[in-house]
This record gives sequence, structure tokens and C-alpha cells, in this order.
Amino acid sequence: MGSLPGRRLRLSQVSRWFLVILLVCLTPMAPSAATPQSAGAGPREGCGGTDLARFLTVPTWSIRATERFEFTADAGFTTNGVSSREQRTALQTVTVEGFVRRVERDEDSAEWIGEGTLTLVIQDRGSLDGRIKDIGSATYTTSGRANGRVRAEFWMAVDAERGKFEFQVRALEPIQVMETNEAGETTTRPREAVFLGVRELLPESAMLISGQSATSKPVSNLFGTASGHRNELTEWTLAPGPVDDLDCWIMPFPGYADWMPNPLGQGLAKEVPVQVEIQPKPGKKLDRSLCQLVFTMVDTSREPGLCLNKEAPEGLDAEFLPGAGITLSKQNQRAVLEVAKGKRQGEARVKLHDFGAWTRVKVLALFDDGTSREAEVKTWGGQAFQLPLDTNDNHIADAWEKEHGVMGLAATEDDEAVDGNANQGDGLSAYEEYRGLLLGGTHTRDMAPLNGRKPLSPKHKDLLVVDHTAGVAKPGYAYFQDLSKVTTIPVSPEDLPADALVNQHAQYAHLGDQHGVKVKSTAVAPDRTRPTWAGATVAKSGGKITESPGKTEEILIAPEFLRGQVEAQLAQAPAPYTFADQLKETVAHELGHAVGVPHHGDTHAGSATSFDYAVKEAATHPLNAQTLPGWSFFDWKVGVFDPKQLTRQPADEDIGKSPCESSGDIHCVMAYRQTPQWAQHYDERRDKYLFYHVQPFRIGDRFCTSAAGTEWNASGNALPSFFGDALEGRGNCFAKIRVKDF
Ligand SMILES: [Ca+2]
Ligand SMILES: [Ca+2]
Ligand SMILES: [Ca+2]
Ligand SMILES: [Zn+2]
Ligand SMILES: [Zn+2]
Repeated sequence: MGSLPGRRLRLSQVSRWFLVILLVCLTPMAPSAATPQSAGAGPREGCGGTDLARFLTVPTWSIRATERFEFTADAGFTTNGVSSREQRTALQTVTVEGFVRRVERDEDSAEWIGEGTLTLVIQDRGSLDGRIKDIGSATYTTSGRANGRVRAEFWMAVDAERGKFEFQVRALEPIQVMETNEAGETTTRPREAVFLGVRELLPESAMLISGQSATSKPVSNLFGTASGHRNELTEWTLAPGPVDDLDCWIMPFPGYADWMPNPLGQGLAKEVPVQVEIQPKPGKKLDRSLCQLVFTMVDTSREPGLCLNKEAPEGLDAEFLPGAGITLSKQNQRAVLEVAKGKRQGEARVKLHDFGAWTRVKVLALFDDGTSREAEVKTWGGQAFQLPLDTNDNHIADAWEKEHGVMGLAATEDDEAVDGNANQGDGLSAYEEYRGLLLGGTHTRDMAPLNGRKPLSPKHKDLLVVDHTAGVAKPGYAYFQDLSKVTTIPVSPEDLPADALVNQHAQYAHLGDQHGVKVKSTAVAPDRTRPTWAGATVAKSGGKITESPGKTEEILIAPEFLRGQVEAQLAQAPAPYTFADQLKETVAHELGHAVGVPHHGDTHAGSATSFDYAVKEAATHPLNAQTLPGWSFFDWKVGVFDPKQLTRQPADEDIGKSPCESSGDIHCVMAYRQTPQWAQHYDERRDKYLFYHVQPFRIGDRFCTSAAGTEWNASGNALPSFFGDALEGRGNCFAKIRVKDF
């Protein structure tokens, strides 16, 4: 570390300068925050004992500190005449790192000076971009973020008599903050020179000086006119100078690379050791004794809930556990372990409280001669032990990314795509799919594949179906999954809230609220206006039944009513389906509505042509599909009817007019096949209407990919197309499937 360039100040000058600054800049802090609680066993002699003069013996200290300012507007605000009703937060983070060397020492006090770096990051998360120029010579950005690093000078003092320490950090290069308003006008103002000042009590035991302080105070005139809060959090670690004649390793526990947090699991799933070991470098002797290991968590997540659908007490998602020789800080984010003399290793245990928890643990080893050393992670490198292993820093365990073949994707990614469908995504970000849901007590990460697909993956669209049918409709969910390529996950009503919101307890990488679909069974036909229908989809008020799951109130199906219908049909004549077939098709059809798919037409029936024509034509022109040339399929037939055999006249609602709900591709689950039973066509040559009778046909086996009619709806048959192509804009149902709510 070089001396302060161009300003070789004598100690007296430095002190005076800092005295002035201290008066102006120091924020009073609660001493309790900085004073570690004493270990149960009491301080040991090895790490310096309790005599405060021990701090004066340290020739060099490494200093690391961060200061976060957060300005939050409570409600709306006005900036430069532009009003916004949105909230706005501006975050400013200052990080400093450096070393100080002792320049003066007497009986009760000592001073150190040195140099390091100061990094400033500004994030303005308002809806009006307070575009802030970078500091120093760094680049201008328009995204409301600025980053920059400058050199800084450090000063530290210990007053052993009063039991206090102080340190100050001042930038050595000018810093400008530039703000651009909506009109593009730029204002530049200098940033105050002193960034960080701490004056606190010395710890009663140990050599490490570390702590934090937090303040929050109301402010007015924020971002113009808003009232709000200024929150400030300062954290610091001052450690005796480092040694490099030994290695200090964090030893990852077995299975670390594949580990993911599971707070409800056993053993390592919810509680992991952070093991640290020191070894002399090759050819060196260990001539100092380890006395303390300081474990510190950095950047611990604080997601609401336990996973997307389960509540949990408020708090950080990871903490150190108590143990022999361990002293814990507030919120258990720091554990200080007193190491027994002669031992070269120690561990602290971390407990996880969230399926999507993340944290990083840093460890500082302190030795009996006032030196220290930061641990490195064996094999993985770096000084931060990640939980879970996350080399791409997206807060998704790399093990999960590998398992799903999506290594390196962004946490916010939601672009699952299916050929033939442009509605990408399922409304759940990659991180949300990873964090998952607890379904029937099993986490989605631990669930077996459903019909060949692992639930919740960024590789495919997922839809949650809240099953209120006691499983009766389940074959329909699997069938819908087959045809739609949307992984369909049945869940119990108790696993999602009443509105079927899937990502209820979300925060990080949350894109929007995504809902599932509720499926309920009824004893009677669910729609009084359509008394023959066994299924219905009900829209939320203000929505349409064919928008997305979030606009769908529920699906109603009447299994026993449907069974009666099918059994009555089968008793009259054979048909190429069973009740089970009809049930699963009904469920798939209604789920189709819930993910945005309409019918092939809007009209159900409504011919005014009288039945007499039908009878007359049938009598004079009996048509038999099996005798028509060029037909290659016989699983449907044109009715050959003798009026005398007709037991029932086709009513108006039985006669379809194209385009109607029976038009288009009849293999599509959205097409109607059983009703209407009659197609009507005007025959110019005869100047008569001809009526064609549709017989029972097998259930749909696809979401169609075109509006074109198939089978009896196709053009080019020997008979005219019965119901024609789907209504304009309808058909191609596969392309209309839309899971994402927003
Ligand atoms: Ca990752
Ligand atoms: Ca997704
Ligand atoms: Ca997905
Ligand atoms: Zn329908
Ligand atoms: Zn279709």
C-alpha cells in the first residue's frame, strides 16, 4: 500500500483533519450493535484476552465496511413537475476495503493510516428514472444505475482507556453525482468527501472489531415532494493484519455440489456444517496458534414464506446455530468460535429456513499473535462459501440448473416455448420454479415425474390444477398435458389459496401473479342454459372464460351426469368411446377454455329449416357413406335413415349451421361431435335441403393446428362439407393456449 499521494501529512495534521470531519459527519450509533455478546465460556487468553490495550499491539488492520442508504418514498411523489403514484426507492451502497498501518502508539491509544478502495453503487428504482451519472471517470448510464471505484484514504484510532475505536474513510478522487430529469436537464453536484465514519465501543474479548448499526428516520421533500424514510445500515469488520505462511480452508461438506436447501428435510438438507481447517504452507512451520474463527454470513436471502405456497415466520433464510464455544450476533448472521489451544480446525453450523434460501459464509481465522487470515473455499476457490453452490450467481442452486439442463439461465427467465405456440412462459420465473411448492407435504423438486415430466421446470410450461373432484378428473389432467404440452400438476385445495394464486409468497425474481385452475365436480349438469352439457368453465367477473387461468373462476364438471348420458347412448347403439374417454375429453376441453382456447365457432345450432325436408330428402335420397367412392375411412358414417325408423325428430338445436361449434378439425378436443347431430345443406340441383346425420365418433386427440375442416367437415369429399372450416380467427387451438396470466 503506497502512502497518500502528494499529501504526506504528518500525524498531527491527519488527526486535526479528522477531528473536523468527525464533528460534521459521525452518526451516533447504538453501542449495543457493535458489542459482541460474551461467549458463555468467557474470553480466552489466547486471542488477546480482555485487556483493551491488546488492540494497541496490532501493527496492521484490514478494514472492510459497507454502508447502505435507502431512501424510500412512502407514496406518490412529484419530481420536476411530474407526478407519480408509484413508490420509489433509491439505494446507495458504499463498500470500502483497505489496510492501515500503525503510525503512532502510546500507553492508552494508537493511530493507524492507510489506503484502499471505495466503491459506490447507486440504484434508483423509481418509475421516473432519476438517471444518475457515475462517479469519477466511470461511464455514464441511463438505466438509473451507476457504479464506480475510487481510491480512498483510511484512518483508524483506538482509545483503550475509554474502550473506543474510530475509523474514517475519505475518497481521494473527486466524485460527482449527476442527475438527469425527465426533460433531459442535467444537474451535477459534488458528493461529500467523507463516506464512512464509525465510532464505537471496543469488543470486550477477541481481536476482531466488527459490528453493524442501523438507523431509520423520516424525511420530507424526498425525490421532490414525497415524504419517506432514510434507512442507513453500516457494517464493518476490522481484522488484525493477514498472514500468508499458512492455508486456511473452508472444507465443503460431502455432496455440497448437489446440495439444495430443504428446511423440512433431514440432516444435511436443512442444516449444514461450515468446516474450517488451517495448514502450514509447504515447507513452513505453523508457529502461531489458532484462537478464533469468525463466521460471517453475507447477503442472506429473506424471501417471504417457506416456498411459493407455504407461510413461514418472518426473518432471514439462514442463520448460524448455537454450539459449544460459539457466540452468536444479532439475527445469528455471525458466529464467533473460540478454538481450543492446539486445534487447527473448527466448524459452525448453518440452518436454512427456505427452499430458495441463499447465503454466503466468509470465515476469518484469528491467531494468538494478533494476525489473521481469511479462509478460502477448498476446490471451489474464492472466499465466500456459497449455500447452495451457485457459480453463476443467480441464486438458483447450480445442481438444479444441471438437473433441468438450463445451466446459466437468468433467475427471471420465463420463456418456455412450444413449437406451434407463440405464448411463451408459464408466469413462473426460473427462480420461482426452483423455489417451488409444497404439494401434499412433498416439495416439487422431490416429486417424481408426472406422466413423464418433472413438475416445475424452465424447460416446459407448467399449470397447476386445484383438484376438488377427489381425483375423478385426474385422467383428464394427464390427457390435457399430452395434448397441450403443458405440464399439468394436480394439487389439493389446501395447497393453494382460494383464488389459486401459485406464487403467493414471492419476492426475488417475481414477474407477476400466476394462478392455477380450480376444477370442481357437480352432481347435475353445471349450466342450466345448456342442460345437456357435462362441463362448464366459469369466468371471473369481468373476464372471459377463454383468457388465462387468472381470469377463470373455476371449471365445473358433472361426472355422474356424463356417465348417465354415455351409458344411455351406448345402450342404444355402439359407439367408439367409453364413459372414461368422454370424461377425460370433457376435462381437457374445459382446461382448454381456462388457458385461452375458444370453440371453433360461436353458434351451436339454430336452423329454421323444417324437419319435414329432412324426412322427405331422406326418403328419396338415402345416402350411404360406405358406398361413396373415394372414402378411405369408415369410422364415421353419414346416416342412412328411413323416416319410419326415426324415433325422434331432429329439433332445431340438433341441426348445425356452419360455421358453428362443430366446424373445423373434428379431432380437436374443442370441437363438438355429438351435437348437433345433423348438418344441413341446400342442394341447388334439387332445390332442396339435404340433411346429413353425424354418428358417434371417437373423442378428440389433439388441440388442432389449423382452422380447416377434417373428416366430414373437409372439403373435397363426395359429400359437401358438413360444418365447414372453423369460424374466422378460430381453430388452430394449439396456438391459442396461454398459461401465463400477465
Ligand atoms: Ca446458479
Ligand atoms: Ca417459467
Ligand atoms: Ca415451467
Ligand atoms: Zn366449451
Ligand atoms: Zn381446435
